[in-house]
Amino acid sequence: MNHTFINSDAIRHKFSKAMSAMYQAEVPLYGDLLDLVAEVNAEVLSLHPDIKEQLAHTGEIDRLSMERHGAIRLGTADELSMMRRLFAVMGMHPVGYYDLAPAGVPVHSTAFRAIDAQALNQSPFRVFTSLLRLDLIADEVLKQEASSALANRNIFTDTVVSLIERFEAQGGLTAEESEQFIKEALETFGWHDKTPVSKELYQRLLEQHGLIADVVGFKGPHINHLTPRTLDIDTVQQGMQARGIPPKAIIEGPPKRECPILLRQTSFKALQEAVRFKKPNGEYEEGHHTARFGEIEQRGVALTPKGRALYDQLLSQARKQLGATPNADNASQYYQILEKAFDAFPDDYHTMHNEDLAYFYYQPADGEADINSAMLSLEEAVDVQDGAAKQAINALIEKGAIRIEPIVYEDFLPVSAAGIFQSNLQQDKQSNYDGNSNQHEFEQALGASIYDELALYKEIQAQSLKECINALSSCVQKSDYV
Ligand code: OOG
Ligand code: NI
Repeated sequence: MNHTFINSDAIRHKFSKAMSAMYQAEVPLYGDLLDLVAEVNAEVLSLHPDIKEQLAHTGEIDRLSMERHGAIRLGTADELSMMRRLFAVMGMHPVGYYDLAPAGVPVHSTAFRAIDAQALNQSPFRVFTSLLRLDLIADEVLKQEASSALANRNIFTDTVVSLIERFEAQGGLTAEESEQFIKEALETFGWHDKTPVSKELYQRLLEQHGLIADVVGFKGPHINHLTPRTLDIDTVQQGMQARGIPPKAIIEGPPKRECPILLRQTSFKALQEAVRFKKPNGEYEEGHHTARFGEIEQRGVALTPKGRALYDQLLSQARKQLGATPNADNASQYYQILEKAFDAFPDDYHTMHNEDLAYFYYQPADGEADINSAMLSLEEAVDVQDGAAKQAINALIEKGAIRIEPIVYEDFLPVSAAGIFQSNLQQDKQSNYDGNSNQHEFEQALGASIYDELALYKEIQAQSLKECINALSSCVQKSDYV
């Protein structure tokens, strides 16, 4: 290992800052949204010392202001696999598979992000990355035109590709190389107002699906939104209206709760932007395109498979009861139904922990604890499995020797993602594709397998228990000598 290499976490952090600066310059409304979120977060932290303390315990307090995700849409398997290699330079790996075809969006997706808790706290930057599914287009002629337009584009600069290769060969990048990498990688995500396709082809692509036009019609996968993390999404949603940032009608995800779960999201509508379409004679003609928007999100505790099944069940129950896609006209009715449905989801961390609904960090509590008797149950916890171990852990929690803190959800939700996609497409066609979900095909295009997000949370929880038990036993051993 060469000590002159720059750590991938540091490259990711710098890249994420550079991306945010670029997007603020390109979409000024995003800058306004950042100001609003910073104000609301500061207010929440000053009014709720308990939330501040919790975020300090989980290590999230320092990352809050740098917390954001972005999204891109790719056209081909080659683009996706090079994108995987590009993100790997920044310690970002594909986590989770999302099939959006059943919701009428012809893509499947993953999220590139850091995977261990420490790296996530250093820079939680992630990118929701979708691959267009041309196989879902029935019109053979259009499909052919789309494929050849995609085959003609190269979304990466030659320099970034050679830096990626150098990273892979050397196992890292030097300071100078990593600066160059950030600059060159950023090029891929920038906006191009001159399109490589004719207005006529663009129109036909648009009629097929807004997303197809957005991918096939452009030189590269412009970042289509960046999303800061807020501690109070309801207040930001109200504040958006007041500041002339038009929000979408519905906050996606679970309802407002005491103990937030998973992820709640809302966005402001995509802007209509001027673009120039290439004419056969090489000149350009005026037109416009709608793609780029801003989004905010509030993150809560990651759920276990059992908790996630309950979430999915309650959400779909609420949507069925509403009998329509949630929209501006039925918003308050939808929230009422949703809140009622989620009465069935316990809203305190200890119950969620006892019922195995969510993942938690185990930490030695700061308070006075009866360490010696706690130690007796601790020995049990180390020796026994499952049920009994859980009992011992719970005894330690009750005695005040161990505290639990929520492990934050780092991923996305397919129903919410579909809602975000739909709200930004020009046409309101609510369709669905019945092509099968195919994680295997996605992984083949990616050139790697996807991490299972649930396994990652489980591992973080298990690791924290191990460290907690070690810390407590060393405490007990020390106290033996006093
Ligand atoms: C991605 C939409 C999904 C999210 O946060 O769920 C998304 C896109 O529009 O490309 O960003
Ligand atoms: Ni998003």
